[in-house]
Amino acid sequence: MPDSPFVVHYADAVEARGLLNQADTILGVVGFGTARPDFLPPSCPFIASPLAPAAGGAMFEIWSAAAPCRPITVGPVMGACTDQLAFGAVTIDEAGSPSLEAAVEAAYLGIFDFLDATGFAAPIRIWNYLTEITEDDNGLERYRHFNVGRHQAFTARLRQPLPPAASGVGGHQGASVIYFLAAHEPALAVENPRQVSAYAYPPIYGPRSPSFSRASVHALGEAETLFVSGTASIVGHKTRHEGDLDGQIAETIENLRAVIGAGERAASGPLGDHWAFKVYLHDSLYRDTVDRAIDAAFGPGSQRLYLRGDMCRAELLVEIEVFRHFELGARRS
Ligand code: 3EB
Repeated sequence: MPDSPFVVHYADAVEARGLLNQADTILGVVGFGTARPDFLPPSCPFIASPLAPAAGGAMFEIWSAAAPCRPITVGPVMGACTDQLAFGAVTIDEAGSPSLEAAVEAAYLGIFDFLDATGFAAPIRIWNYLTEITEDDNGLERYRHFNVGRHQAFTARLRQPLPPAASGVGGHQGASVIYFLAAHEPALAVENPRQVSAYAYPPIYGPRSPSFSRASVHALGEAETLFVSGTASIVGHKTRHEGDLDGQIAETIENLRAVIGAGERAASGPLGDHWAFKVYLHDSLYRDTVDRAIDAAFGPGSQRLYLRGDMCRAELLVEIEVFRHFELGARRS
């Protein structure tokens, strides 16, 4: 079995403390329902997400590498890198910007400055967590303003033909944030045969399309990892099963199967056998229903992080992303 050069853990505070005994190999930590915890070493990159766990106390998303990580801050972007990978995180500074679009564009330009300074040309996975995502701002939804700012920055600075895999979800605590993983080479972009590519959505969804690929396969040495973007009950470009939770869950799982199948066909070797699901729920009460559906479709025994999130279309009740990796590789120095 190949070793992955990086892995994710979804951990509660007790587990997170344990994992932080290996602090020198942590790329970055994302907090859900928590500010920066005292037990985190000051050099360790951390960002507080505006999304909270669907139930229970604080949760942490911890990205670890097989090699020691060097912390590095470039402008507003705090991150860390190994020779092969970088993690970075930035807060979208709305208070200091004339508009949300300008704030998003500036945040992304900061990310590209970080990538240039660290020598990592290629973002391979991006998470966009916006506050009040479906609220109106001067006649246009905030998510749609966000898409304009992202599109402008990508047009100016993204040095690959297709955008990376991503998630775009809303929350209500603190500021909007973006965090990302990057590498030297772009991941292989994968689309979903059941869905119109998001970057080709028609203009009814806003002046600029969302810039993300449905999934991506990232190969480093023998190990191939699969990132599946946030996936919902959308077929073609239209929402299906409005007001019907079971219908949306079933359609979302069909979409996951289709895009995972496309990823498997695009990969040149086996994809990671450790599955990590991140699930965004319009209502925390959906948790058990979704959990059972994931068990039935993909088997038990995967990591799962359930968050309370607002989808970028108000009628979407659930959105699911996946990351597949192998065991963490032997430590190399
Ligand atoms: C969709 O399929 C649902 O704007 O980065 C999913 C993943 C969604 C990423 C993004 C949005 C984004 O259009 C929404």
